[in-house]
Amino acid sequence: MRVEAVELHRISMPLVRPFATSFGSQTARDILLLRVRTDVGDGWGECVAMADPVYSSEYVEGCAAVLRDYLVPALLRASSAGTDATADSFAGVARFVVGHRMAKAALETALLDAETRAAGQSFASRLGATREAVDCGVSVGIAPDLDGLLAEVSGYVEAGYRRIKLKIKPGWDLEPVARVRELIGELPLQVDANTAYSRDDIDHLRALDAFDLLLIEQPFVEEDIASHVALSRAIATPVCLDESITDAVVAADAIDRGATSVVNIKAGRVGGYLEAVRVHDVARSRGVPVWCGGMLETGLGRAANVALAALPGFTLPGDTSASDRYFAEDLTEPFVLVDGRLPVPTGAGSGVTVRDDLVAAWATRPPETLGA
Ligand code: OSB
Ligand code: MG
Repeated sequence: MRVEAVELHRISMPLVRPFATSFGSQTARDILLLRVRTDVGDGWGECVAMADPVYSSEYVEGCAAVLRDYLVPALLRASSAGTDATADSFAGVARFVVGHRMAKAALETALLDAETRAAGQSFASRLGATREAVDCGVSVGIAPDLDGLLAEVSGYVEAGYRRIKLKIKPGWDLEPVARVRELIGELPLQVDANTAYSRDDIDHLRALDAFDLLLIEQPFVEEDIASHVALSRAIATPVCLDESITDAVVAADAIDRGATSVVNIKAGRVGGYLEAVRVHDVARSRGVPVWCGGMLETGLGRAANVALAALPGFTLPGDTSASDRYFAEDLTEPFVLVDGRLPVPTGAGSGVTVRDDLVAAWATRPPETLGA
């Protein structure tokens, strides 16, 4: 496969309701999309970075810059020098840029889409999926008040979600969790702190053991593996890392040190879907369950996440919610919940079609074309 050009598209999509976390509140998704133009056809990739560097160090404008100035030129050079520009060979090109995993993941995904589409193969089959549908959970933001939270959660329970995840932070934890547990009965429940706590909060967090949670996600800052080990020893609720897990080596180490007994896998956070499969593999070989995280993706990113979540080690419901949990209108054909599950796309490539009319209508700046 030869890459002829790469297009950078920027769009904004309003969320159906604000999504508040310990790192701030989002009311819209500012998204970078990539289209690769190759000799065997086009491929699309979605960059999952947030508008601001608040979840991780990456942010959408920084991703656009590193793609424009480093990753895309390196790919175009390698391709014109005769390197077969596949997702696999992109690892060799990307290695010379340190970090910037979300930017790399977006480009790798576009290459993966182009090559699998051309080969008539689905993402699911390329990644090694073994299921035709995946169990879905929903991630619930910090609400303005408890009544608002309970109303939102009730709507998701009615929609059929198989697991509820509550965002927590100091001052918004034990009471909302207690009230939601009371509301939903035995339905699986978990919490996500997005690094809002410190090691001094271990005694406080232990009180969460009363609510029979599936897990507590990323209570401490991403580099602080030691405090996660200390918490894991102190509480019965399983500890799950999100932000900390940046590749398969880190995942294996965090598991082996007892910092995490469940892993949230996000392809963008680990540099792409191929590395995400390797994280799945190291966890599975250690008997550690994984689940697919989310970054408020459009249908494009969601299609790839649902394919990933269909791998055998993904034994817990993911943050792979239906399109209408995020957007009034999706960028692709919408994902619709069926009995608390989403069907895994079976068509070639991502299996979904990006609507060019919407990319144009929702554009926040003119597209840029690199190469050609
Ligand atoms: O920590 O899992 C997270 C969204 C944006 C950034 C980080 C996170 C999230 C979510 C939402 O929890 C997951 C989703 O529904 O896409
Ligand atoms: Mg998280």
